[in-house]
Parts: sequence; C-alpha cells; structure tokens
Amino acid sequence: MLYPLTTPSRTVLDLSGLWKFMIDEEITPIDPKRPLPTEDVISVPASFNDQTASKKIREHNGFVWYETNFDIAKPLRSQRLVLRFGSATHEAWVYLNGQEIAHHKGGFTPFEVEINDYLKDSDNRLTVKLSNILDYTTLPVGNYSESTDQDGHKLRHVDENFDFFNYAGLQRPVKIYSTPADYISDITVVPDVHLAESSADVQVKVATHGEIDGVKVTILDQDGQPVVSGTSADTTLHIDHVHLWQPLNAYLYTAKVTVSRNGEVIDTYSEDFGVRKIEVKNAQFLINGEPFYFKGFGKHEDSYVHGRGINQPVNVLDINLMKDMGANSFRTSHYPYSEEMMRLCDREGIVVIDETPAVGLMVTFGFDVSMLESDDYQDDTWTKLKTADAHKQVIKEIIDRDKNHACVAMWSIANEAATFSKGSYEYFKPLFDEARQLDPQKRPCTYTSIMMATPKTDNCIGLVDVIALNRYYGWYVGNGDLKMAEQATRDELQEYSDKFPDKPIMYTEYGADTIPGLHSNYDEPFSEEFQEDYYRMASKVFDEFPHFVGEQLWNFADFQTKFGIQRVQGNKKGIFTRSREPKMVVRYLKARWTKIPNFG
Ligand code: GCB
Repeated sequence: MLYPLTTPSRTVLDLSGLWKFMIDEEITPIDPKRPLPTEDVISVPASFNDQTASKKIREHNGFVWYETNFDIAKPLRSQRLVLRFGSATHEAWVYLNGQEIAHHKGGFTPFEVEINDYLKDSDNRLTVKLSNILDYTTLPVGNYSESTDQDGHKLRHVDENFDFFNYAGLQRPVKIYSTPADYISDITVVPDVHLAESSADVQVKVATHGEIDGVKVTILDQDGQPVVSGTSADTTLHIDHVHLWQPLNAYLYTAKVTVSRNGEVIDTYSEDFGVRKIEVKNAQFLINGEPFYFKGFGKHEDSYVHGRGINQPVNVLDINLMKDMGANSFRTSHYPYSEEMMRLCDREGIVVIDETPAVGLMVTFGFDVSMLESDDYQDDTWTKLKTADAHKQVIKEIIDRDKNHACVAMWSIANEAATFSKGSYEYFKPLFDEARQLDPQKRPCTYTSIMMATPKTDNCIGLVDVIALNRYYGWYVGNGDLKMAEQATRDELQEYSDKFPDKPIMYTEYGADTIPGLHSNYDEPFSEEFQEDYYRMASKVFDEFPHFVGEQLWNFADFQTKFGIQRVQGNKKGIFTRSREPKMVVRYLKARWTKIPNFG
C-alpha cells in the first residue's frame, strides 16, 4: 500500500482539523443519513480521550461518531479519488453523504476506499462511526463485558488485557488523494547487497491498474541524480559503488516510477528506499555483514493531550533524544506506529523492530514458573482466545504497509503471549510461516517473551530468529533485591545461551518504575537511585555474554495506562518523564551507550 504523496500526477488533500464529535450512548439511534446531532468538536488526528473535560467521554467504551464536511475542487473531480485513513481505532464504519462506503477492523493499520461514485458537487459529508471495543477476537485483546444502568440502558466495559490506556479515535491523518483512472497501485523494493563488490541489485516490482503498456523505473541517488533505470514492471537494477543504509547513517535512494500508455506518461510515484542487508547468522544480528548491537527502547505512541494520536514534534524530539544518548533502535511496542514515524526512522537511520498489535494474548498471569514446567502445562489462553484471524490479517497489513522501509530490521509477531501454554505452538507456527512468506525482504521474525516463558517452559522459542526477552528481575520478581536479580539474570541468560547456541539473544524490556525527583539514601525502589542501580546491574550481566545482541529498555518515557494499584497516573518506567524530561539514569545510560559501538 503506497503512502499518499503529491507527484506530477497525484494530489493529496488533508482532512485534519476540527470535526464534529459525540459519544454514542445507544439510547437514540444515530442515523448517518442525517447530519450528526451535535455541535461539539474534536481535533483530528488525535485520540479523543484527552481532549475533553468530561470523565464520561474520556472513559467511554462502545461507539463514537465523527463528522466533517469537505469540497473537492472541480479540476480534481475527473481524477480517481481515494479516501485514506492512517488508522481508525479500533473498528470503523465510514459513510459518505449518508451511504456506507467502507468498514475496517484493526486500529493501527491504514485502509482506503474510492469515493468518486459517492461525491456531490459541493458540501460532502463524511461521517465515521468508531468502536473502541476490545475483546477475545481483537488485537489488542480486551476483557469485554456488558451491564445495565438504573434506567435499563446498556453499558459496555473494556478491561484492557495490557498495560497501556485504550486510547481511541481518528488518531492518524485522514486524507483524500487523487490518481489518474489508470494508476500505480503498489511498489515493492527488494535490495540484494553484494558487500564484497560494494554493489547491489535492487528488484523493483510495480503493480498497476488499468490500461498501461509502459513502465519506467529510475533509481535516483540522495541528490536526486539518476543512477540506473529499467523499463519493466519487474526489473532488477544494478547499482555500483552503492551507498548503504547504515544505522544512524542513513542513505535513501528513490525509485521513481512512471507508467504510460501509447508513450504518454499517465502516473508517477516516488518510493524512497535504503540498500542494506539483514541476516541472522552464528548467533549474531548482522546489518551489512557486521554484528549489530541494539541500544534503545520499547516505546509507546503516547503524549499529553494527543494521547496515542500522531504528534510529529514529539516523534522528532524522541529520535533526537535517542541519538543524543547513543541509542540506535526501538521496538514499536505494542502496535504498528504511524507511517510518518516509520518514514522519519528511514531518514534518521533508526533501526526498528516492527511489532503487530498482538498484545494481551494470555489469560493467566503470575510468576510462579514452577507450575508451568510440566511438558503439557495448559491454561485457557488458546481455547478462549479467538484472535487467529485478526492476527493473520494484521500481519498481512503491517507487511503490506512497511515492507519497503529500510528502518524495519525485524518483525515482532507478538508481545508476551502465553507461549508457555499448550496450544501456543499450533497458534504461532502458521503466523510465523505467513510472515516469512509475505515479507519480500525476508527479515528475521521474533516475539518478545514474558518472564514465565523460560528456556524450560517456552513452547515456541524454536520459531524465532532472535530470542527477545522481557525481564523484570529486581522489579516484579524480587522487588528491590538487585543481588538476586543479578544472579537470576545471569543464570537465565546462561541457560538460553547453552540451549540455543545459534540464536542471538537480546532484552526487549527491563525496567523499574521511578518517580522523578524521588531520592533515597537507601536506594529504595521507585527512587531515581534505584533505577540507576537496576540498569547498572543489568548492564554488568549483559556484558558477560558474547551472544547478547542488544538492550532495549522499558520504557523510553512514562506513559498513560488504565487505573491500577501499581500505576500512579500511568506507568513510570520511563527514563524520561511523559513530557520528555530526563530522569537521573539518562546520564548513566548515555555514558554507557555512547561507548558501545553500533557494531562489534
Ligand atoms: C510488560 C509489558 C509492558 C508493560 C511492562 C510493565 O511486560 O510488555 O506492556 O508496560 O511489562 O511495566 O509492567
């Protein structure tokens, strides 16, 4: 799926701005054939939740309605016009001038629909009904229930089966773009790097729609100068003296595609891409043939007022803070991030582990690992959850969207699923097969493993290319006891290395809640001293293991969650506060990471 761009044959209109907004109390039915019965407004794109003074709106579970009116300039009306949602969280029904034109389920991937047949000459009314309901069929997974109030009205409840606030709404840009009637529908770029010759063969596949009899692909360098070109819809182009896309030293080429009929150019699109090689070999994660060391974060799309809505200034700041600390990577925990963030990472050379929204795939929780160690331990997860279809769909959508991004180095198929429970292998095997088959660049795949999934209990670890561990020794297990934590960290890493000598191992989460400004003479948990000691302890152990390929801590910044006795206005494991002020530990991590090379 192509990102909407203005090109010589295409125009993009942005529908950002104030839209009418209301929650649906399901008392009086709302008729999308009529204007939305409200004068209240909300800003799009952003989560709706934190734009209100009303607790009822903020915490609403069920359906909400959005509406805007727009015109299309006459000269554009002859073009094919496509309405495109960067995302709509979590399920959307789209109406144009009262007619339903699209439906999409899954809150973190784009979808689009042609609108020419539904447009009026002026004052088009675009209405969107959204659901933020999460249950055992959706990703993420929610615990869903219903009740009735004193007046007999239905109340819906979603209890997140995960540790972040269920922000929802039109959180990413809504755009209309034009193409000619016959057009380029997709471009797939697969670079094959020949490191010894400093050259690359880049396969560019162009999918088109309509009557097209000519395709031209020109590769431009970063200065816009043509390097090589070809004239078929599936062409492999050779680049000598190739500039590699390197972590923190990005170089982007552009595949400029034109399609024609009878010699006349009809449609043009330019797809940026990087040339780089990713391999997992001999327990190492190789980028361009060199062993890469991940330094960075698990993150969230989370900021004040915007909620999970796109916030480009914050994205730019986050990347700058990462680079300043010597970090080189992050994981899109726990859902695909905006396309704008992915494009930014391409340019900045940030290495991304691209995660699906498969979080909360677990119905029991606890750290009593001994009970899980029998060969056939089974809880109810894989009989109760019905997420396989949604999971397959989102793997297809995320790969379709992100396949050409240089920054994407690995797919994370899930976060902390019950991979210790019988039935997990049968659930995950087809999903890993699917991802490997669909990805044209054949990137490595992983999932991040929960503490109860140990070398003894994890049924699925054979499926991953990189062992990615989320571990909280010294926090959730043995809170405050860093001596024990050090030994437990070491023992487990030793066990994994012995059992899987060919697989690289990394940490994709480790951290400690820390209240900024809280200090302790006794290095108590929640103090800034404890957070620093915790990271020093973990770093010491990591450095003992040659096959350890990276540290991505939890979390880049404090973030909003549902209420809970362990959450004081959210999760405080950030090394930055929610407003991106540094906690004390940032200095230590900066000193450490600026000394650790990206390769070696
Ligand atoms: C985890 C989850 C993450 C939580 C984190 C925590 O294991 O993957 O979503 O926020 O622990 O802080 O509890």
